[in-house]
Parts: sequence; structure tokens; C-alpha cells
Amino acid sequence: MKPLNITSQAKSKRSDKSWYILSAGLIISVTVIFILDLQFFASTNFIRNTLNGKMLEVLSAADNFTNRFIDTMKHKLIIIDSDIPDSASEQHVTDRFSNHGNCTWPPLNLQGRTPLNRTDIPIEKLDKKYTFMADGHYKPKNCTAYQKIAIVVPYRDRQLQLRIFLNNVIPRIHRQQLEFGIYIVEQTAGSLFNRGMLSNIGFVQAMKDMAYDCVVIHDLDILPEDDRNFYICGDNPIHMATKVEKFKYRVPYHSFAGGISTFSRKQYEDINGFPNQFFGWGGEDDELFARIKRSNYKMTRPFDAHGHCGSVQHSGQRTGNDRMKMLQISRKIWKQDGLTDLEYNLVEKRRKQLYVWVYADINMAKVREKLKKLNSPSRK
Ligand code: NGS
Repeated sequence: MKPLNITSQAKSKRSDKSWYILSAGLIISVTVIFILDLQFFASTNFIRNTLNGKMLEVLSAADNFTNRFIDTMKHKLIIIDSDIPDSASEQHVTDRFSNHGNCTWPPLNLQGRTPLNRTDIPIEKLDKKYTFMADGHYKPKNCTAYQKIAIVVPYRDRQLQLRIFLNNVIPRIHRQQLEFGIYIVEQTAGSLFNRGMLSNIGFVQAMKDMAYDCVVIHDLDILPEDDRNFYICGDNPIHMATKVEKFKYRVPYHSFAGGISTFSRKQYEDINGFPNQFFGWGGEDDELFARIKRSNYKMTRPFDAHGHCGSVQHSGQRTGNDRMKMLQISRKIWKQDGLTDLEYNLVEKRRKQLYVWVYADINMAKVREKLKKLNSPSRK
């Protein structure tokens, strides 16, 4: 075998990277100048009147496109290790749990890919439809499930999406013959939405209830369309939202870890959960991906072939302005920022029929106070 020439490889990697950064910079500048020019022209009354508003539509579409484009480029520069090794096959994952249960595997009444049900059904009707659930929990009657799954959903103010979520996820996971609990973790009003911290709170609260084998961090608005996309855990964290409708049934970028991902208890603890320091939309899932790698795990996609997920649109959360900076800082402080330093006030935990409602208060000022200490130059 030809020996590897490490130095020249490293050199060429480095020069590859500078080319990459250079050309990205160039493309971003040209696009931004182009958009600014368009905006200038559109601001003249002549064009506004002549095109009767059409131009503004085109501009806002172009603006959206540029924002997304710039975001993606920033990503590529920050998250350089963006490969997703596909080490786990579907078979590999399910072979692993042959000792733990005796329900038939694969389950007999799976329906394959079926469209989402987007009808809004009142919660009382859902309660009547899913009488097999009590206290937000389900356990197969005639066999022992292979895994006990906690579905954790960070939540705020989306009642319609919640009903659609329940009406789609419950029957699917029921057909998968798993034992499961659903935790809707709601943040009180007053501070920016913090998906990472709500996930950590859900994890802790679920584990207090019982020894779940697996925790699934689940967006409310991304819903599997296929029963063969299993809500289970493997030797490595599993990413389930691999073909998302709003991204034209793809992932928006290769290292995307958002939407739905699963972790065994040990995996979640090893990576120190999600960061607590990401307030507002975006970035916390990129930091999650980085934590998985730093802890010597791989994010795997064993059910990729069946990873189609529908999206239930809603208006977004406010963007986290410092998320790019936080991604940099988190590299240093991730071991102190996550499950290990989780602090919140549990306002209420109520067991409803279809889910456990966890209502938690997050003190943003206090969390950010910690960041100052963790990130102070005197600390290594
Ligand atoms: C990236 C965000 C991720 C987010 C992804 C998809 O830009 O957190 O878009 O977003 N990363 C940063 O902002 C650093 S989505 O279209 O699903 O809202 O998950």
C-alpha cells in the first residue's frame, strides 16, 4: 500500500480551505452588492409605480434567498467537519435490541409511507381516538417493547400544531410497538425561546418518571410520513428528519441535526445534552452536531430511505442574533454548558391523557450571567 503523505495532504487541505473561504467571500460580496443595487432601484417611485408592487415581491424573495445563502456559507466556514458517516445500517440498529423485548419485529401492521393528516381535530376528540394512552404514556399490552422512548418536544404557543403533531405521531409510534411517553416542554413568556434548554429540561423530567432507553428530541412542526422511520436509539445518535418537505425533501445542509434526533440516555449525558446558551432561533442544533463529534460519536441516518417528513408551517421564532458567536464560544465551554449546569424553575408538570405538560421558567439574565464567567479570559 502507498504510504500516506500526511504533510502534503494537510497542506492541500489547508489551501483547499483558503480557496473555499476566498471564493465564498467573493460570491457573498457580489450577491450582496447585487441585492443592494436592486433595492436602490426599487426604491425609486418610477419603478415602484410601473411594476405595481411586483418588484417588491421579487425583491423580498431575493432577500430571503440571500439570507439563506449567506447562512449556509457561514455554516460551511464554521462547521468544517460536516461529513455524516453512515456507519449504522437499519438492520444493524434493530439487531442490537433483540434481547430486550419480545414484541414482533419488524412490527406487523406498519403502513409504510402515508401522507400527513393535517385536519385540526379538537383535543377532546383526540383523547377519545387514542384511549390506549393514559398520563401521556403508552405500553404495548401483549408483549414487551424493545425500547422505552421519551418524545421531548420544545414548545411555545402553537396549539394547532400541537394537535396535528399528536394526531400524526401517536398512531405512528403506536404501530411501531414501542413503549413511549410524550413530553411537551413549554417555556413561560418573557424570555427568548430556548430550544436547547427546553430539550434538556424534557430529558431530565422524563428520566425522573422512568428509566427511558431513548430520548427523541422532536420539533413540533416536522412530522415523519413513514412508519419505517423508527423512533429508536442505536449505538450512535440517530437523525430522523433526513428528507424534510420544506427543504424539498432533503436536508438543508449535510450536517443538519435539527428536526428529529434520538439519543440513548448515555449518549445524551456524554454529549452534555444541548447547549443552554442559545436564545432565539437557530444554531443550537449545529452545536449539538459538534458535541456529538467531540464526544466521539457519529450522527447516523440508518432510516434515511424512509426519512420523509412533512412540515407544518408557522411563523418563526425570533432569530438568535449572537448564534454565530455562540457557536464559536461553545467550542471552549460545552462541557460546562448543558445538562451539567441546567437551572430552571419548574412551574408545573401535569399529566394529561396524551402528553405530560412540563411548564418551565427560564431566567435568561441568570443563564447569560453564567456565560460571562465561563467565557472570561482568565478561564481556560
Ligand atoms: C440553520 C440554523 C439551524 C437550523 C437550520 C434550518 O441556518 O439552527 O438553519 O432551519 N443554523 C444557524 O442559524 C447557525 S429551519 O429552516 O428549519 O428553520 O436548524
